[in-house]
Formats: sequence, structure tokens, C-alpha cells
Amino acid sequence: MSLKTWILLISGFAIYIGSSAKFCARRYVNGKWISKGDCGGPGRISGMQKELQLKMKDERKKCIAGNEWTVFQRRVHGTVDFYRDWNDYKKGFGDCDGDMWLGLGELHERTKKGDMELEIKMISNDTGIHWVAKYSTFRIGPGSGNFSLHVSGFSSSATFDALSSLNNQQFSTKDADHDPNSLVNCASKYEGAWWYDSGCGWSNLNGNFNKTGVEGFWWFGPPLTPLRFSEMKFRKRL
Ligand SMILES: [Ca+2]
Repeated sequence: MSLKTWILLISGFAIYIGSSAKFCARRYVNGKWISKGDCGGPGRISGMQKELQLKMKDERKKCIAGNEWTVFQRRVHGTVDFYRDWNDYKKGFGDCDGDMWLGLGELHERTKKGDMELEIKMISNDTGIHWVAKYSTFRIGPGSGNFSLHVSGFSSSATFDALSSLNNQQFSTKDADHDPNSLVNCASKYEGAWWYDSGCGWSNLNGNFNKTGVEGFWWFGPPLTPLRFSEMKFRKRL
């Protein structure tokens, strides 16, 4: 590895030392790059950012913004396939700037102390109305319990609580049916991956982005409402 291309990643920081020993440090915070030092022309920065994004995507670190909100699910463009298997949902996938799922393993590690709160932003596909659903406690259990959902303390001025009824349910994917309905694989039937209950639930935020029925991407508002956007995030409870 030459000095010219040396990039060091330490806790989300990137340090670049060019051929003329110029110093450049960048950090990815809340969806933006923050620079310090002489980061040179746009061409060089573009290349550096691209390499950084690839490295940090692997480590899922670029989705994590210190003590602020950590986004763990986003549907915005519909360009990423969410009808995936258990291993993908465990590891995470997508692009932190766009459609993404952080990963169940990371979710458990970062919420296991039980001191997190949850916020879900949604936009109705039919009306364009924005909804925010808040939960004062949020925790994801360990892999040994199939990453069960633990959520309570709902509040919202506009929409129905379509998640608390799924409290204590295990996560299911099309190849890993952990829902309590012995007759149906809810993840397969509804083309998603979620904490489905015996009736397959009141929300399906990892459902098919391009469908509008129960196999689609929806939240029970009420009624069952197709969405064009969702973003799920958590932070330490204030
Ligand atoms: Ca089942």
C-alpha cells in the first residue's frame, strides 16, 4: 500500500495522506461528510469517498452516528430488494444513504441494555400524509431467541399503534419461519421479513415496495395504508 493511497479508518474517521503529505480527515455524520484539513480537489475526494463507503458499508459503521439517532431501516427509492433470507437480515444490507437494513445482530448489540427509544417516520402512498410513531422503549433480543421485538410506550398524534401488538414476537424471514401461526409462513405470504404475530400482524415495513396490498409495504393507520417511505431509528432514551 503506497503512501499516496493510504486510508486509515478509526471509529468512523478517515485520514488521507497524499503524495505531497497533505492532511485530510473526514467523518460521516448524520448522512454528511465533515472534513478537516486539505482534502484536495473533487476528483481525489470522490475516489476516497468511494473507497470509504465500500469499507464502511462492510462494517455497517457509516449508518451509526455517535449518540444521536441510528437509522436501522429505510425504504425510500424501492431499488433494494427486501425479500431476503435470514442471513441477509442478520447481517444487514443496502446503502446507508438510501434503502437499507442495518442488521439484526447489530440491532441486538446496540439495544440490549434496554435504554433505547424508537421512532418510525412514514409517508402514505395514497395521501402523502406524514406519520411519526414513537415508542419510549425499544430492544431487540439475542439471536438465540431469533431477535425478538420488545417495544412499548407508543405515542403519536396521527396514526395507530401497529407495532406494540407484535411485542415479544420473533423475527421471521421467508426461509426462517418463527411466527406463531403454524399454518402459514407469514414472511412468504406477505413477501417481507418482520416480527409477525399469529395473524401475521398490523404492519409490514419490509414488504414489497412495489405492491399496494397486504403483500406490499404498509402500516395499519387505520386502515391498512400503503407507504412510499419509512424510516426506523433508535437512540438512547433522553
Ligand atoms: Ca408460521
